[in-house]
Amino acid sequence: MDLHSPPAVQTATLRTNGARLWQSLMDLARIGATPKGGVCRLALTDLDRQARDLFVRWAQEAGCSVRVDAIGNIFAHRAGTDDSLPPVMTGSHIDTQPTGGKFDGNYGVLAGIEVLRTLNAAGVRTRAPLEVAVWTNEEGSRFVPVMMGSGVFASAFTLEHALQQRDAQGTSVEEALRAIGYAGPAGPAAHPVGAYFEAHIEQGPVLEKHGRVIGVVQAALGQRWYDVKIQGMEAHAGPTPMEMRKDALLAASDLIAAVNRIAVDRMPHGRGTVGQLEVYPNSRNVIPGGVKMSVDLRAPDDTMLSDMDAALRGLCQEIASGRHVDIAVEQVVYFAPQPFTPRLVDAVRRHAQALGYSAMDVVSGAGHDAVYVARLAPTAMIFVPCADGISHNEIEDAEPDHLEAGCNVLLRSMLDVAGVAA
Ligand code: HGY
Ligand code: MN
Ligand code: MN
Repeated sequence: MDLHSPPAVQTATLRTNGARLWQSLMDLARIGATPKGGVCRLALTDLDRQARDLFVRWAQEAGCSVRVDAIGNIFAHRAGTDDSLPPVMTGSHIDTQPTGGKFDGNYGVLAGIEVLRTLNAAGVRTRAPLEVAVWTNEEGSRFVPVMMGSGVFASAFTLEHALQQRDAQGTSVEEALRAIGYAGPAGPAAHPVGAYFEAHIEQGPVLEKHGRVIGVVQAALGQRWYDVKIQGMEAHAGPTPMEMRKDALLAASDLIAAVNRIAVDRMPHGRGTVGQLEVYPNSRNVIPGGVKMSVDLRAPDDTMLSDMDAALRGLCQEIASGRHVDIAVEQVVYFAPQPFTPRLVDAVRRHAQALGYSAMDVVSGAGHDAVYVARLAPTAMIFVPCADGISHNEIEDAEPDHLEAGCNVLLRSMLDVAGVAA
């Protein structure tokens, strides 16, 4: 490295090590590996603990100090020459969906570690400190709300609200955090952040369809999640005439079709999904008396998301009266569409071009921790393609070169803001 040129020039040729990044991804993916090549590592399980412990070890080996906050977020801190400056942060999550993949979230965390390893190997110090964050329960699969750790960090909801949430077996977040030893000391949720960059696979088909390597993420869709309870009446499947039934599952089938219609009527960006369905008593010759189901609505602008909410509630009333059941709708997640910070988004685009990577502007259909961190600090995201746009599926896959490209854009973007010490 030419020590006579200004620091920024010295690092202009710095590149991350894609093979080392790939190996770390494969090593982490062994924790919770599934037979189909995916990862099932639900939030705050012992597998999550094992993955957290591995991250902490890698962070310490990279010379970081490590802090855990009261909701279990982990912050690996690489000191800057002026450690009083707010850190330039990156990170993502290492909890997965039940049928998750090796890259969703894990890539963003390990790309952050790779940035630190690259700077260490080159002997480069930054003026501002750098941090790599592991956010608790981004997926919202075992515990709701989604993006729980970053949501507490950004005061989107309180620590108390998060800690008291329970999974389907009745275990609370607080109990699960303690069980895995990641309940950090109580204290202020957030700490100052100079800027936040999150690298993530796109989890959709756009980059691959257009043959681009880097997604310059403009914004993320807003989301509303609901728990819906449908109360009919259990009765005998034989003697009960069709016109006398209060069939909760029949009502649910109307609602599933209605959720789809609400989104289809708002294509191309409107989204509506029913992912969870529980039937009571779930016996083949009993007319279902109860159904619990989830509803996930998403839209690129808040007015559309509000319209979808109103449409859902109106259709629930219609279905309830038509099917002679009661339908209770509880909203459990809401965040508005989140634009990212133009000057950081431009930096991502500029570095992608300077590094010779094809790039295009995209909107994220998925929620990410960056959505909440953007409430506190300038924030941008860097997307790379995933195979056939598939994610939240054990076959999720990505190209090592693409992952390395995203990591190089992350390195350059973080150095821009953190500054290279002379
Ligand atoms: O649901 C989402 O958008 C993210 O995967 N948590
Ligand atoms: Mn994710
Ligand atoms: Mn996900």
